Amino acid sequence: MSTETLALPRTQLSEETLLEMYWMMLLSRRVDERAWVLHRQGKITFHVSAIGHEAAQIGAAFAINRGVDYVNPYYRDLALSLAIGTTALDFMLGLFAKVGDPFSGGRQMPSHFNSHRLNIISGSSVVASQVPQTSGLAFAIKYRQTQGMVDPKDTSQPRLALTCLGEGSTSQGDWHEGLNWAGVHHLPMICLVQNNVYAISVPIQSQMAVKNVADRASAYGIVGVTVDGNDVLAMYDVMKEAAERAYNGGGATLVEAKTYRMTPHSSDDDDRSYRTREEVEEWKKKDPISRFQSYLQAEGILTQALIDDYEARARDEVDAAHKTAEAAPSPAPEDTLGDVYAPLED
Ligand SMILES: Cc1ncc(C[n+]2csc(CCOP(=O)(O)OP(=O)(O)O)c2C)c(N)n1
Ligand SMILES: [Mg+2]
Repeated sequence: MSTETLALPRTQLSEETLLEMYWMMLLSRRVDERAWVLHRQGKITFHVSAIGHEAAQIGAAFAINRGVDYVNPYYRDLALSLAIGTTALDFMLGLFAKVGDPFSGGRQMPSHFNSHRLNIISGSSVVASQVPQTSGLAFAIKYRQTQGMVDPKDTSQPRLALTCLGEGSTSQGDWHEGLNWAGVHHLPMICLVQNNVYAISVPIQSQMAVKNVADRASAYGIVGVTVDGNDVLAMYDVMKEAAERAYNGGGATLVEAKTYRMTPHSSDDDDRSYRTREEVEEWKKKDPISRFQSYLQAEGILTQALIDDYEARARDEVDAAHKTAEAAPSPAPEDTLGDVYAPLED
């Protein structure tokens, strides 16, 4: 159990919301762990993990208008995607590449989260390509508002665009182009960089000459904030402030969540070749879920009985998703040539 304390939230959150955040973090972790098991059993071919990133993603998800604001995620955003409204079964169908996979009909690699219904944008595997796309979405939001096409206070409409990427991906030109555009046009956008120290095997010091990714924000004329990405409440606060800035015409924010992936980059690399076990063990002491659990217990919000109950619920949900996805049929070979989302109109 972690002894690290969490920042007290500046924004008052109800007990119900705090427990929902805890539940989403736990569900993501348990789904993720099952994916590793399935990979080691040879039942799936690939997994890219969010273990360690849950606080960064859940703090972010709860600070925006989930399912309405645009979100352009990256492959590590399992917790974010679940919190916005995709399901464990959606994810598992993608892992097994089975009929019913809502993200790509079994065609894409797993973890390319998207949902038209939830305004989650379908991403490419090319890192940072989502950043200029998100500036474009934010530009469209602002354009519609300034043209009087939508009311800027209408919460049934997207009022900001959020994108996520890793710190290594900020070396891509797309990142610069996207943030520059967001700064010039004062756009309702949040760029959340989940800085987990490595880009596969490349450590951050080989990637940039500045200490913090967020230090670069001033070069784009936007606000930059660095936050403890393993503290879900600190994350929530920073993201809430960024969201309010976007909603109220204050422009874009670059949020850098300092975190760590506790697993290798993906199921296909061996992290022993580029980082020490001691380093990994040090970071495990900052496990975002145990930290939040300790906080909630100390506040009297979470009891052992409730923890057990959540664990049982998570296990049931993961078991059911796993079983259904594994039993689902594979797409017919001839379907490869069909369209992904809908048939073309004649
Ligand atoms: C343009 C491009 N170059 C290289 C890759 C291969 N690649 C996939 S993930 C990745 C590492 C990205 O690291 P980071 O941005 O820090 O994100 P993390 O995986 O650590 O969360 C690389 C190099 C890619 N997908 N796209
Ligand atoms: Mg990284």
